[in-house]
Amino acid sequence: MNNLELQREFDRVCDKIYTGERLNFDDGLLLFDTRIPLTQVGALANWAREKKHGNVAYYNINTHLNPTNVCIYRCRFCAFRSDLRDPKGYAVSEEQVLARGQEAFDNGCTEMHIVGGLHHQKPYDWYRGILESLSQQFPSIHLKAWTPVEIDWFEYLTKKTTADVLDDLQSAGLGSLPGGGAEIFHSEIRDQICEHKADARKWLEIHRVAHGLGLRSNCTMLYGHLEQPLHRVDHLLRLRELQDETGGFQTFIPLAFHPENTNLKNIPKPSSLVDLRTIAASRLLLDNIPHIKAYWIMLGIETAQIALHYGADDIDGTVRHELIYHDAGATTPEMLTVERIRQLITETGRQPIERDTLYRKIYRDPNDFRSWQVGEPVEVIAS
Ligand code: V47
Repeated sequence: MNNLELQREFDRVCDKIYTGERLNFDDGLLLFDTRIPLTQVGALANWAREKKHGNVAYYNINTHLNPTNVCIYRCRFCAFRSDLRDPKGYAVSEEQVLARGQEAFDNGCTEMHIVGGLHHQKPYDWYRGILESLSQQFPSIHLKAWTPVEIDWFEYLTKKTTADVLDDLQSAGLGSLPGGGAEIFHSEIRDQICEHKADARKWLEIHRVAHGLGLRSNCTMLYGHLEQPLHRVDHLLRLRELQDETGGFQTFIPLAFHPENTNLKNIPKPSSLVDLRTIAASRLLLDNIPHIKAYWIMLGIETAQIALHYGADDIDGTVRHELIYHDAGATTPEMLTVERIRQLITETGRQPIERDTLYRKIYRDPNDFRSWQVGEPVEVIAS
């Protein structure tokens, strides 16, 4: 296709977006074609984003807990994992878990994001106990915990079904599932980067079951390593298909590969242009997923700000204790204050709105930061 034909094809994609027609696989490939200027794809995604969310941008007040870095798997993109006997390996004690909960409470966190390794020697009850201790001591903090990779491991440890494991974790305090572990679904790539862990079918099935039990979840895609645009589009369309079926995904988070200290360290980190194009293409292809998150820890603050005009409507949270990206060379701060995150959003011309994990508005008591009311769900206009 010459440049004129390509531009005509892009005009056709624009018409589809303006008239609410769904994009197909080839349209997705076109969005990733660098001969279409990034600013054009970005402007189209911004149109779609503003149609859904107007001028607002969401954030939350959150913290992370990675209970162990010891992991039976050796995913090639991961700098966080440790062998069992490596001095770097750790597993938290109950006291440490409760201290993390107290710190979160003292700082007004509405959410704790809990993911980690699959420890060779920790039984299922150790993982369950983390949720139970936190939910008993700090019932106001939403526990967004364990990806399908961990749930799959719990099924193996307990010999229970997905539904039984999720049901049991819900009774221990599980509030929702984070989006991790999705990486790239296509087996051509997945087999090269994380061949042993839960495959695409299993990842999607666990989210399907979770949604059936009334749990909401997020979804991700790890890009900028061995994959090609066709693998990204395939990944996004598989998420869209499940969302048509269940409606349970809240947010999609594209995750830029960080190479430092990984088995793929020779691959350069994707540029901001790739990051922004991926965010924009995701907004346009995932017409049925309400939110697109520009995770500032991973993108860097400036790119995350720009992303709020390239399709993203959420910037994640204030964050504390993030390890997965910082172990892989992220140079972003370890956390942001509430004032700073609001200022970063305001600088972009967007209106900052605090939300909880389930995208309900949060109203804080101006005299006591730790006291808040959960309000109505945020407004999202369907495409
Ligand atoms: O599953 C691991 C990715 C994920 C690297 O649900 C890496 O709100 C880049 O899923 N370079 C975990 N990526 C993070 C995650 C997440 C983050 C923020 C918000 C939410 C949410 C979920 O991080 C892993 C993997 O895909 N990852 N190592 C790396 N070197």
